[in-house]
Amino acid sequence: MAAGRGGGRRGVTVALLLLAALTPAGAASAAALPVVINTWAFRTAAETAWRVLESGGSELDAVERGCGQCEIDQCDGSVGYGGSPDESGETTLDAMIMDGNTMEVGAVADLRRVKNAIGVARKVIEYTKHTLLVGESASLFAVRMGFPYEDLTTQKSLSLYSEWLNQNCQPNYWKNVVPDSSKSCGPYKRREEVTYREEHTSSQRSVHNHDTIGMVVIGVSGTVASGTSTNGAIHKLPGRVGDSPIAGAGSYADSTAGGAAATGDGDIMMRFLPSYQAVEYMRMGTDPTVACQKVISRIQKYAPKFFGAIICANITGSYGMYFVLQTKFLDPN
Ligand code: SD4
Repeated sequence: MAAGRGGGRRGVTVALLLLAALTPAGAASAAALPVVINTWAFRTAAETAWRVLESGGSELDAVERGCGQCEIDQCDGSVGYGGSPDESGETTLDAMIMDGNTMEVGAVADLRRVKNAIGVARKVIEYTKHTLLVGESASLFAVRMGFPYEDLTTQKSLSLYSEWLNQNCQPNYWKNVVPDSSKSCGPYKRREEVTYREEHTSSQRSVHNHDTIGMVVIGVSGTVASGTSTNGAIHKLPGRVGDSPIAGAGSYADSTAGGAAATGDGDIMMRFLPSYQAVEYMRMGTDPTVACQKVISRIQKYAPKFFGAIICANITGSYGMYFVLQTKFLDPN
Protein backbone atom coordinates (compact mmCIF):
# COMPACT_ATOMS: atom_id res chain seq x y z
CA MET A 1 0.00 0.00 0.00
CA ALA A 2 1.28 3.45 -0.81
CA ALA A 3 -0.14 6.69 0.46
CA GLY A 4 0.82 10.22 -0.23
CA ARG A 5 -0.01 13.84 0.03
CA GLY A 6 0.61 16.95 -1.97
CA GLY A 7 -0.43 20.54 -1.96
CA GLY A 8 0.43 24.06 -2.77
CA ARG A 9 -0.39 27.64 -2.26
CA ARG A 10 0.77 30.12 -4.91
CA GLY A 11 2.72 30.86 -8.02
CA VAL A 12 3.05 27.26 -9.06
CA THR A 13 2.03 24.94 -11.80
CA VAL A 14 2.37 21.34 -10.75
CA ALA A 15 1.44 18.14 -12.47
CA LEU A 16 1.77 15.09 -10.26
CA LEU A 17 0.58 11.58 -10.89
CA LEU A 18 -2.70 12.31 -9.20
CA LEU A 19 -3.16 16.05 -9.41
CA ALA A 20 -2.94 18.76 -12.02
CA ALA A 21 -3.16 22.27 -10.61
CA LEU A 22 -2.97 25.74 -12.05
CA THR A 23 -2.74 28.90 -9.94
CA PRO A 24 -1.55 32.39 -10.91
CA ALA A 25 2.20 32.61 -11.44
CA GLY A 26 3.78 35.05 -9.00
CA ALA A 27 0.57 35.55 -7.04
CA ALA A 28 0.83 36.98 -3.56
CA SER A 29 0.27 34.35 -0.91
CA ALA A 30 -2.99 35.80 0.34
CA ALA A 31 -4.49 35.96 -3.11
CA ALA A 32 -3.75 32.67 -4.79
CA LEU A 33 -6.94 32.78 -6.79
CA PRO A 34 -8.14 31.68 -9.22
CA VAL A 35 -7.25 28.05 -8.77
CA VAL A 36 -7.98 25.12 -11.06
CA ILE A 37 -7.20 21.64 -9.82
CA ASN A 38 -8.12 18.25 -11.14
CA THR A 39 -7.48 14.62 -10.39
CA TRP A 40 -4.67 12.87 -12.25
CA ALA A 41 -2.18 14.61 -14.50
CA PHE A 42 -4.82 15.64 -17.03
CA ARG A 43 -3.12 18.91 -17.80
CA THR A 44 -5.02 19.78 -20.93
CA ALA A 45 -8.21 19.70 -18.89
CA ALA A 46 -6.77 22.15 -16.33
CA GLU A 47 -5.44 24.38 -19.11
CA THR A 48 -8.78 24.39 -20.90
CA ALA A 49 -10.57 25.40 -17.69
CA TRP A 50 -7.97 28.08 -17.03
CA ARG A 51 -8.44 29.59 -20.49
CA VAL A 52 -12.19 29.71 -19.96
CA LEU A 53 -11.64 31.77 -16.79
CA GLU A 54 -9.13 34.00 -18.55
CA SER A 55 -11.59 34.73 -21.31
CA GLY A 56 -14.24 35.79 -18.82
CA GLY A 57 -16.18 32.53 -18.50
CA SER A 58 -17.73 31.49 -15.21
CA GLU A 59 -16.34 28.88 -12.83
CA LEU A 60 -19.13 26.54 -13.93
CA ASP A 61 -18.17 27.11 -17.58
CA ALA A 62 -14.56 26.32 -16.69
CA VAL A 63 -15.49 23.03 -15.01
CA GLU A 64 -17.77 22.04 -17.89
CA ARG A 65 -15.21 22.81 -20.57
CA GLY A 66 -12.26 21.42 -18.58
CA CYS A 67 -13.89 18.06 -17.89
CA GLY A 68 -15.42 18.14 -21.39
CA GLN A 69 -11.88 18.35 -22.81
CA CYS A 70 -11.07 15.07 -21.07
CA GLU A 71 -14.19 13.52 -22.61
CA ILE A 72 -12.90 14.55 -26.04
CA ASP A 73 -9.34 13.40 -25.27
CA GLN A 74 -10.66 10.14 -23.73
CA CYS A 75 -8.25 10.82 -20.84
CA ASP A 76 -6.48 7.58 -19.96
CA GLY A 77 -9.36 5.66 -21.51
CA SER A 78 -11.35 6.17 -18.30
CA VAL A 79 -13.18 9.34 -19.31
CA GLY A 80 -15.52 9.66 -22.26
CA TYR A 81 -16.35 7.23 -25.06
CA GLY A 82 -14.51 4.05 -25.98
CA GLY A 83 -13.38 3.00 -22.50
CA SER A 84 -14.36 0.74 -19.59
CA PRO A 85 -16.83 -1.51 -21.42
CA ASP A 86 -19.37 -3.03 -19.06
CA GLU A 87 -20.28 -6.72 -18.88
CA SER A 88 -22.20 -6.45 -22.11
CA GLY A 89 -19.42 -4.53 -23.86
CA GLU A 90 -21.10 -1.12 -23.76
CA THR A 91 -19.47 2.11 -22.55
CA THR A 92 -21.75 4.20 -20.33
CA LEU A 93 -20.98 7.54 -18.71
CA ASP A 94 -21.44 9.20 -15.30
CA ALA A 95 -20.92 12.94 -14.72
CA MET A 96 -21.91 15.79 -12.44
CA ILE A 97 -21.41 19.51 -12.09
CA MET A 98 -22.05 21.64 -8.99
CA ASP A 99 -22.47 25.37 -8.47
CA GLY A 100 -21.05 26.35 -5.08
CA ASN A 101 -22.98 29.64 -5.01
CA THR A 102 -26.48 28.22 -5.43
CA MET A 103 -25.68 24.62 -4.39
CA GLU A 104 -27.39 23.45 -7.58
CA VAL A 105 -26.25 20.14 -8.99
CA GLY A 106 -26.80 18.60 -12.41
CA ALA A 107 -25.85 14.98 -12.93
CA VAL A 108 -26.29 12.06 -15.32
CA ALA A 109 -25.57 8.40 -14.64
CA ASP A 110 -25.49 5.33 -16.86
CA LEU A 111 -25.76 7.70 -19.83
CA ARG A 112 -25.75 5.81 -23.12
CA ARG A 113 -24.80 6.86 -26.66
CA VAL A 114 -24.06 10.48 -25.79
CA LYS A 115 -20.43 11.60 -25.54
CA ASN A 116 -20.54 14.92 -23.70
CA ALA A 117 -21.79 13.69 -20.31
CA ILE A 118 -20.81 16.78 -18.32
CA GLY A 119 -22.48 18.98 -20.95
CA VAL A 120 -25.71 17.05 -20.40
CA ALA A 121 -25.25 17.36 -16.62
CA ARG A 122 -25.05 21.13 -17.01
CA LYS A 123 -28.32 21.09 -18.96
CA VAL A 124 -29.96 19.27 -16.04
CA ILE A 125 -29.25 22.39 -13.94
CA GLU A 126 -30.26 24.83 -16.64
CA TYR A 127 -33.41 23.22 -18.03
CA THR A 128 -34.89 21.09 -15.25
CA LYS A 129 -35.69 21.29 -11.56
CA HIS A 130 -34.09 17.85 -11.07
CA THR A 131 -30.61 16.90 -9.93
CA LEU A 132 -29.86 13.47 -11.43
CA LEU A 133 -31.12 11.73 -14.58
CA VAL A 134 -30.20 8.14 -15.41
CA GLY A 135 -29.96 5.57 -18.18
CA GLU A 136 -31.95 5.63 -21.41
CA SER A 137 -34.11 8.47 -20.11
CA ALA A 138 -31.04 10.61 -19.54
CA SER A 139 -30.05 9.93 -23.16
CA LEU A 140 -33.50 10.98 -24.38
CA PHE A 141 -33.17 14.18 -22.36
CA ALA A 142 -29.75 14.77 -23.94
CA VAL A 143 -31.17 14.42 -27.43
CA ARG A 144 -33.90 16.90 -26.58
CA MET A 145 -31.19 19.28 -25.45
CA GLY A 146 -29.53 18.97 -28.85
CA PHE A 147 -26.77 16.43 -28.15
CA PRO A 148 -26.24 13.86 -30.93
CA TYR A 149 -26.69 10.11 -30.43
CA GLU A 150 -23.36 8.48 -31.13
CA ASP A 151 -21.87 5.05 -30.74
CA LEU A 152 -19.51 5.06 -27.75
CA THR A 153 -17.87 1.81 -28.82
CA THR A 154 -14.39 1.89 -30.34
CA GLN A 155 -11.84 -0.70 -31.48
CA LYS A 156 -10.18 -0.25 -28.10
CA SER A 157 -13.33 -0.91 -26.07
CA LEU A 158 -14.18 -3.89 -28.27
CA SER A 159 -10.77 -5.43 -27.71
CA LEU A 160 -10.89 -4.77 -23.94
CA TYR A 161 -14.23 -6.57 -23.95
CA SER A 162 -13.08 -9.57 -25.96
CA GLU A 163 -9.89 -9.92 -23.86
CA TRP A 164 -12.07 -10.03 -20.78
CA LEU A 165 -14.35 -12.67 -22.28
CA ASN A 166 -11.28 -14.71 -23.19
CA GLN A 167 -10.10 -14.49 -19.57
CA ASN A 168 -13.29 -16.14 -18.32
CA CYS A 169 -14.73 -12.73 -17.50
CA GLN A 170 -12.07 -11.96 -14.88
CA PRO A 171 -12.18 -9.76 -12.92
CA ASN A 172 -15.85 -9.09 -12.33
CA TYR A 173 -18.10 -7.71 -9.61
CA TRP A 174 -20.29 -10.70 -8.77
CA LYS A 175 -20.25 -12.71 -5.56
CA ASN A 176 -22.30 -15.47 -3.94
CA VAL A 177 -23.37 -16.84 -7.31
CA VAL A 178 -23.18 -20.04 -9.32
CA PRO A 179 -21.21 -20.79 -11.38
CA ASP A 180 -18.30 -19.43 -9.30
CA SER A 181 -17.76 -15.88 -10.58
CA SER A 182 -14.05 -15.96 -9.71
CA LYS A 183 -13.57 -18.68 -12.31
CA SER A 184 -16.30 -18.50 -14.91
CA CYS A 185 -18.44 -16.18 -16.95
CA GLY A 186 -22.19 -15.94 -16.34
CA PRO A 187 -25.06 -16.03 -16.64
CA TYR A 188 -25.05 -16.41 -12.87
CA LYS A 189 -27.72 -17.46 -10.44
CA ARG A 190 -27.73 -16.61 -6.78
CA ARG A 191 -26.27 -19.17 -4.40
CA GLU A 192 -28.58 -20.28 -1.63
CA GLU A 193 -26.06 -19.45 1.06
CA VAL A 194 -24.68 -15.93 1.19
CA THR A 195 -21.26 -15.38 2.70
CA TYR A 196 -19.96 -12.02 3.80
CA ARG A 197 -16.32 -12.15 3.02
CA GLU A 198 -13.41 -9.85 2.34
CA GLU A 199 -14.92 -8.64 -0.94
CA HIS A 200 -16.59 -5.94 1.10
CA THR A 201 -13.32 -4.31 1.89
CA SER A 202 -11.00 -5.19 -0.93
CA SER A 203 -10.68 -3.34 -4.17
CA GLN A 204 -10.23 -4.99 -7.54
CA ARG A 205 -9.50 -1.67 -9.18
CA SER A 206 -6.09 -0.22 -9.75
CA VAL A 207 -4.30 2.85 -10.94
CA HIS A 208 -4.60 1.32 -14.41
CA ASN A 209 -8.35 0.95 -14.67
CA HIS A 210 -9.50 4.00 -12.77
CA ASP A 211 -8.86 7.56 -13.80
CA THR A 212 -11.97 9.68 -13.45
CA ILE A 213 -11.55 13.41 -13.90
CA GLY A 214 -12.73 15.40 -10.90
CA MET A 215 -12.19 19.15 -11.01
CA VAL A 216 -12.48 22.09 -8.63
CA VAL A 217 -12.38 25.67 -9.92
CA ILE A 218 -12.31 28.68 -7.60
CA GLY A 219 -12.56 32.08 -9.24
CA VAL A 220 -11.01 35.34 -8.06
CA SER A 221 -14.19 36.22 -6.19
CA GLY A 222 -14.09 32.92 -4.29
CA THR A 223 -16.90 31.30 -6.28
CA VAL A 224 -16.45 27.54 -6.23
CA ALA A 225 -17.58 25.06 -8.88
CA SER A 226 -16.80 21.38 -9.19
CA GLY A 227 -17.48 18.49 -11.53
CA THR A 228 -16.60 14.97 -12.57
CA SER A 229 -16.78 12.82 -15.67
CA THR A 230 -16.03 9.11 -16.06
CA ASN A 231 -16.92 5.94 -17.88
CA GLY A 232 -16.83 4.24 -14.49
CA ALA A 233 -15.54 0.82 -13.57
CA ILE A 234 -14.45 -1.50 -16.34
CA HIS A 235 -16.55 -4.71 -16.59
CA LYS A 236 -19.20 -3.29 -14.27
CA LEU A 237 -22.68 -4.76 -14.25
CA PRO A 238 -24.96 -2.85 -16.61
CA GLY A 239 -26.83 -0.28 -14.55
CA ARG A 240 -24.01 0.22 -12.07
CA VAL A 241 -23.59 3.85 -11.04
CA GLY A 242 -20.41 4.94 -9.29
CA ASP A 243 -19.57 7.79 -6.97
CA SER A 244 -18.78 10.31 -9.70
CA PRO A 245 -22.33 11.62 -10.40
CA ILE A 246 -23.29 11.68 -6.72
CA ALA A 247 -23.08 15.09 -5.04
CA GLY A 248 -20.81 14.93 -2.01
CA ALA A 249 -19.22 11.72 -3.25
CA GLY A 250 -17.73 12.45 -6.71
CA SER A 251 -17.38 16.14 -5.97
CA TYR A 252 -18.75 18.95 -3.85
CA ALA A 253 -18.57 22.74 -4.08
CA ASP A 254 -19.54 25.37 -1.56
CA SER A 255 -18.46 28.97 -2.09
CA THR A 256 -18.48 29.55 1.67
CA ALA A 257 -15.84 26.87 2.27
CA GLY A 258 -14.17 25.19 -0.73
CA GLY A 259 -14.41 22.28 -3.11
CA ALA A 260 -13.30 18.67 -3.36
CA ALA A 261 -13.39 15.86 -5.93
CA ALA A 262 -12.62 12.17 -5.68
CA THR A 263 -11.34 9.37 -7.87
CA GLY A 264 -10.92 5.66 -7.19
CA ASP A 265 -13.07 2.75 -6.13
CA GLY A 266 -16.43 4.46 -6.33
CA ASP A 267 -18.44 1.53 -5.00
CA ILE A 268 -16.65 2.02 -1.70
CA MET A 269 -16.02 5.76 -1.75
CA MET A 270 -19.64 6.74 -2.37
CA ARG A 271 -20.63 5.25 0.98
CA PHE A 272 -18.64 7.91 2.81
CA LEU A 273 -19.48 11.09 0.86
CA PRO A 274 -15.78 12.00 0.97
CA SER A 275 -16.04 15.23 -1.04
CA TYR A 276 -18.77 16.60 1.21
CA GLN A 277 -16.83 15.57 4.30
CA ALA A 278 -13.61 17.20 3.05
CA VAL A 279 -15.40 20.49 2.37
CA GLU A 280 -16.91 20.40 5.85
CA TYR A 281 -13.45 19.87 7.36
CA MET A 282 -12.18 22.87 5.40
CA ARG A 283 -15.13 24.92 6.61
CA MET A 284 -13.94 24.21 10.14
CA GLY A 285 -10.51 25.55 9.22
CA THR A 286 -8.73 22.28 8.46
CA ASP A 287 -5.90 22.61 5.96
CA PRO A 288 -6.90 21.11 2.55
CA THR A 289 -4.23 18.40 2.57
CA VAL A 290 -5.21 17.36 6.09
CA ALA A 291 -8.90 17.44 5.14
CA CYS A 292 -8.14 15.13 2.20
CA GLN A 293 -6.10 12.83 4.43
CA LYS A 294 -8.79 12.60 7.10
CA VAL A 295 -11.49 11.46 4.69
CA ILE A 296 -9.26 8.85 3.10
CA SER A 297 -8.22 7.54 6.55
CA ARG A 298 -11.85 7.23 7.53
CA ILE A 299 -12.61 5.04 4.51
CA GLN A 300 -9.50 2.95 5.17
CA LYS A 301 -10.80 2.00 8.60
CA TYR A 302 -13.58 0.05 6.92
CA ALA A 303 -11.91 -0.82 3.63
CA PRO A 304 -8.17 -1.15 4.26
CA LYS A 305 -7.49 -2.31 0.72
CA PHE A 306 -9.42 0.32 -1.17
CA PHE A 307 -7.80 2.45 -3.83
CA GLY A 308 -8.63 6.13 -4.11
CA ALA A 309 -7.63 9.77 -4.04
CA ILE A 310 -9.21 13.10 -3.26
CA ILE A 311 -8.30 16.68 -4.12
CA CYS A 312 -9.33 19.60 -1.90
CA ALA A 313 -9.15 23.40 -2.23
CA ASN A 314 -10.35 26.12 0.10
CA ILE A 315 -11.58 29.58 -0.80
CA THR A 316 -8.26 31.23 0.05
CA GLY A 317 -6.67 29.24 -2.79
CA SER A 318 -4.83 26.64 -0.72
CA TYR A 319 -5.12 23.15 -2.14
CA GLY A 320 -4.00 19.63 -1.41
CA MET A 321 -4.56 15.99 -2.17
CA TYR A 322 -4.22 12.59 -0.57
CA PHE A 323 -4.25 9.11 -2.03
CA VAL A 324 -3.88 5.45 -1.26
CA LEU A 325 -2.78 3.00 -3.92
CA GLN A 326 -2.18 -0.70 -3.92
CA THR A 327 1.60 -0.87 -4.36
CA LYS A 328 1.32 -3.98 -6.48
CA PHE A 329 -0.38 -1.79 -9.06
CA LEU A 330 2.17 1.02 -8.98
CA ASP A 331 4.00 1.48 -12.23
CA PRO A 332 7.78 1.25 -11.61
CA ASN A 333 8.25 4.03 -14.16
C1 SD4 B 1 -16.13 4.99 -10.36
N1 SD4 B 1 -14.81 6.58 -9.15
O1 SD4 B 1 -17.00 4.91 -11.22
C2 SD4 B 1 -15.15 6.12 -10.47
C3 SD4 B 1 -13.99 5.70 -11.26
C4 SD4 B 1 -12.76 6.44 -10.94
O2 SD4 B 1 -10.57 6.80 -11.07
O3 SD4 B 1 -12.68 7.29 -10.17
N2 SD4 B 1 -11.68 6.15 -11.48
O4 SD4 B 1 -16.00 4.19 -9.45
